[in-house]
Amino acid sequence: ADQLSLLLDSATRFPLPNGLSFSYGTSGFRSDGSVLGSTVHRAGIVAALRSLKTGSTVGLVITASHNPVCDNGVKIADPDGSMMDQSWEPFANALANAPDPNSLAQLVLQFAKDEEIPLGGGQSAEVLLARDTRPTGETLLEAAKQGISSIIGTVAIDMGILTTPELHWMVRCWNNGTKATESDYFAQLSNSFRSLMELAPNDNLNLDTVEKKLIVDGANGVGGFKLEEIKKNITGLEIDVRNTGKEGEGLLNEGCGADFVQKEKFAPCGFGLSDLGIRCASLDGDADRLVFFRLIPNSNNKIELVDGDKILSLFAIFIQEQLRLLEELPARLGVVQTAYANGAATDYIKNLGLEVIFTPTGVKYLHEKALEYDIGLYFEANGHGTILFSKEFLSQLDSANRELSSKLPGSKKQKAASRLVAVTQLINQAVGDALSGLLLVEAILHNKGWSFQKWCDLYQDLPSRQLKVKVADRTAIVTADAETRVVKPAALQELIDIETAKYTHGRCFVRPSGTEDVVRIYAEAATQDSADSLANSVAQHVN
Ligand code: NG1
Ligand code: ZN
Repeated sequence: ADQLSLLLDSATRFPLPNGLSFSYGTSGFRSDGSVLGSTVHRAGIVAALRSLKTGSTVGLVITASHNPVCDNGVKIADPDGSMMDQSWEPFANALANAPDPNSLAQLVLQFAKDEEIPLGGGQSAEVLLARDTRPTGETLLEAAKQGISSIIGTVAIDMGILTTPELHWMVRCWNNGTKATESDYFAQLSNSFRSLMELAPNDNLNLDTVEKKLIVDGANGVGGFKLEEIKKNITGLEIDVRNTGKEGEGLLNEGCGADFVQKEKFAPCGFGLSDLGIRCASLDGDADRLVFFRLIPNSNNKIELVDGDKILSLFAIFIQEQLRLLEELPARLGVVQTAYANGAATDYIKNLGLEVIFTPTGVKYLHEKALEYDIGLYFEANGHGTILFSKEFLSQLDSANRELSSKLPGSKKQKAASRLVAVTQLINQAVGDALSGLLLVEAILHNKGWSFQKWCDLYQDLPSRQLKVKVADRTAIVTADAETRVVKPAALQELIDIETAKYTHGRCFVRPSGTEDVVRIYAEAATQDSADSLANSVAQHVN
């Protein structure tokens, strides 16, 4: 069949549901899983075109991350493993909302013409597919496959049930020349973890403060059972995985997971009194977010939270230390945060002498900014983040490491170089990855001989409060300066300023969510009561 009739045929099988519209937000398309057939089919077409355009492998993941089990979603990964370039989002949106097969086909043909994408089979294209554990995932995967194969010359390769970061990592590997699979991912994580653990200064090895046990909340999603596989190949750390999604353990993201733990500051289900004193971690449903916590005694399951900001701080300290030990390896370090970063965290990182930059919410913005540095560290407070190393830095580090290993084996410098090499292999440079981040945190605590308490005590979070308000039209609010100021409606910012000025260490901002139909309010102040009251009073003005 020719390209046009193939598209028409395929599109006829996935009609747009009546009265719905879809938008490619900060994390792709999201909605109730039952209405996403046409959207995922069309995202398959976008992915196929993206692969043709770039001449590289791209990825497509079916997941709704930390959202409820009935939701689902789809996002596309670019050849380097990052989120699809924003310049393609308008086309993705137009295609998702095309009313009928004819207009859909016309959009595709016109876009291909404008972008000079070779249609008709002269060139081949490849899309790697994965999904999380949601029940609607299987049908949606089939829709994606049909969308992909409606573009002549493209193949869909189903990599199975994976965490989002696993798929992004694989796409990156495939374009770097290795057709990596999940077992390669597991091997890379466990090998680099082992190397980093073995590089700990000897006098750290028997310290009591190095607590060996970690309990992990898998959010009843895909991350828990992947971690159970990884833990078979690592030593020096005892991992107990809960909320793995097995029969009887509960529903995906319900009362558990990184989003719940970070927002509610409450232990996830399956955790209780018997876990007092033990270091715990929580993943989200597709394992791209990570937070740590510990239960507070006599508090009805309240927790002490170690969020993305504190993970970021730990990573920054460790990398800065190794660079200092290495002496002559100049590297420009940049730390990227959003307005949701706790003010105490930002102060702490600035006090380390590091450059801190702010971007709007959404990992694609942070990732893009972090790419501008030799070493770019980024984290959202909610636990999504990673470390990026520039090609030039990686090759300099590699030569330094080789030279030191032959000339000064066992020296402080050589060990610092090897530690950095292990970090570059352990951290997922495609996207924030809870599993790789978790192992890096553990290896760093071990190297530093730090207890969980010592990590908590780096700085004290300022009390904060997040609220969300449903409004008629959230796009009526327009922000500037990395979302810290409202520019429209103009009067709103004045009101926020007046309220904020009433509080010591007061900080407050308001922004429309990119993933939900709400406006979010964030407030920070010297006490919890004042943070609460600041957030509440600003919420009144938003309504
Ligand atoms: P929105 O809904 O735009 O606030 C949320 C998170 C983001 C990011 C995206 C993608 C908060 C306040 N916002 O975005 O940080 O993770 O979801 O999942 O946590
Ligand atoms: Zn997620």
